[in-house]
Amino acid sequence: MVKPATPRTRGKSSARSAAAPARPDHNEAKPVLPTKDYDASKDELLEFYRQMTLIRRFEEKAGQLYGLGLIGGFCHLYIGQEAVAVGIQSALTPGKDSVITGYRDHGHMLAYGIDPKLIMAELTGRAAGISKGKGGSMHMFSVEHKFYGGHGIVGAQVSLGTGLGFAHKYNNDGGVCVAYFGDGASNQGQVYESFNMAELWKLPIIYVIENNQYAMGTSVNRSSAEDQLFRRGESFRIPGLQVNGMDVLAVRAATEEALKWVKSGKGPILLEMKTYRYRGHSMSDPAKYRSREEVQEMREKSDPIEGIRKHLEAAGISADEIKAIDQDIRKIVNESADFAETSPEPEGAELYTDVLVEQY
Ligand SMILES: Cc1ncc(C[n+]2csc(CCOP(=O)(O)OP(=O)(O)O)c2C)c(N)n1
Ligand SMILES: [Mg+2]
Repeated sequence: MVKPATPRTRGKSSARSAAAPARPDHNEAKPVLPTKDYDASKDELLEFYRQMTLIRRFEEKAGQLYGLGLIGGFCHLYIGQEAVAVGIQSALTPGKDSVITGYRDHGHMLAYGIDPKLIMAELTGRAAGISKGKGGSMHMFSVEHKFYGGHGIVGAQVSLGTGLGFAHKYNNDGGVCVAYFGDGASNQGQVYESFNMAELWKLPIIYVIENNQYAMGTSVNRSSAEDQLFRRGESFRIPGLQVNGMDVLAVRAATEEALKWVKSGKGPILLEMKTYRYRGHSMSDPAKYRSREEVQEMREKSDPIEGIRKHLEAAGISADEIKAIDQDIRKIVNESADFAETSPEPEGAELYTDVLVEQY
């Protein structure tokens, strides 16, 4: 007769518990999704509107320059997802907290206060670009701003971000890392190796899944056995919150909660931002895997900029004031495009710089 396997319980009699006592549940107190949105002041509302509009107009312009052949290579636009980067990064301390993301990175850089001229010039491959014109859309970097990319390998930023979280803890600098990744990236193996280490070492990191419903042409429901992505940290005891990523005030409120959790030494936390990208995966995607109606409905019912506009109106901000912001943003974006078209390309010798950190 086959002996039944010993049940793997945490009970006193199990062989496992005799050798190694069960780990105490150090995350007994669970974070909760704030029931109220962030209570923004008038100035903060204006700033949210300003930043989201800047990202939208900047990305539209980038799309135009790409169509004109002024931007080469890949170009992934952030249109539709603006509330995520703006809401989260408004709660961070620039120069102290670190940020890392994938290739859809222009919006995150703008939300972190990086000069639009330097970002646009990077897109057109000019020497004045933030990566000296050698990185392009997917590989922008600014150590000065603690913005660590810009990564083309899906999921790689999660492991690298976990390293940044480790550095914050090791250096005891009080900073927190925010590592953004997509719904598609959340199925990558290295994500879970990183989760394990981050929780074991209680690293100060917020994992943000930007669930824009698609990974290239594959919808999250088709690719993911567990499509409630905020649960993805559960087997590592990393708590998760599911957030309306189309609402900048909900994003900000959830970020405050996440920061509280991480800064009190409880280790990592996961935020699933439910969002949507209006454009194709990249500029070369005709987006045949979804209907026009689906996109239209999102734009009409959930647009993050329209959403904040309603808050501005409720706060008594006049249409003229909003128009003035719009005009100012158009000017900034046009200037960045002029700069990116007219500034010089890198010298040929630049091909041999920034290749290795040290000489071998
Ligand atoms: C390791 C790896 N596998 C595959 C690819 C090709 N690829 C580029 S983007 C992408 C989809 C990722 O989707 P998601 O994580 O949801 O991010 P989104 O583009 O929606 O922002 C894939 C499969 C890659 N760049 N790296
Ligand atoms: Mg996606």
